[in-house]
Amino acid sequence: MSQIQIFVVFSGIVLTVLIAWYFWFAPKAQMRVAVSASGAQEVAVTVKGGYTPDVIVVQKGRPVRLTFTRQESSACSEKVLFPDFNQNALLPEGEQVTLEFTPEQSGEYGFQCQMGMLRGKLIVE
Ligand SMILES: [Cu+2]
Repeated sequence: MSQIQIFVVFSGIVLTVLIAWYFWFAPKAQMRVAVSASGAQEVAVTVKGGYTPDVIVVQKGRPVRLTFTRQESSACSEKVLFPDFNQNALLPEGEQVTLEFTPEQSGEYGFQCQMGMLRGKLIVE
């Protein structure tokens, strides 16, 4: 192989690895929630083509107060579900909807829209 061929093959491999890393391992927008004066962990989540932030880190044993604001009319995101906490809520467009519960055990708990197309994660430490 000539040097140029080696270079092209090598660049291709590097590029493939980078793309794979980006899709599977790149860190997502993670948010560590501070405990407010009331003792609750308050987070504002924007719903627009997904959840922002979509990875929320909280502490166990303290109430978590999630306020969702849906900024789109797509039917997909009209409901948010936390199956592990038996919580769900309808999210009318433009309105703030608050869900409150207290995670008692650490772990990773998913939340999602009705059909599971939009997903987020609640990490309890
Ligand atoms: Cu959906």
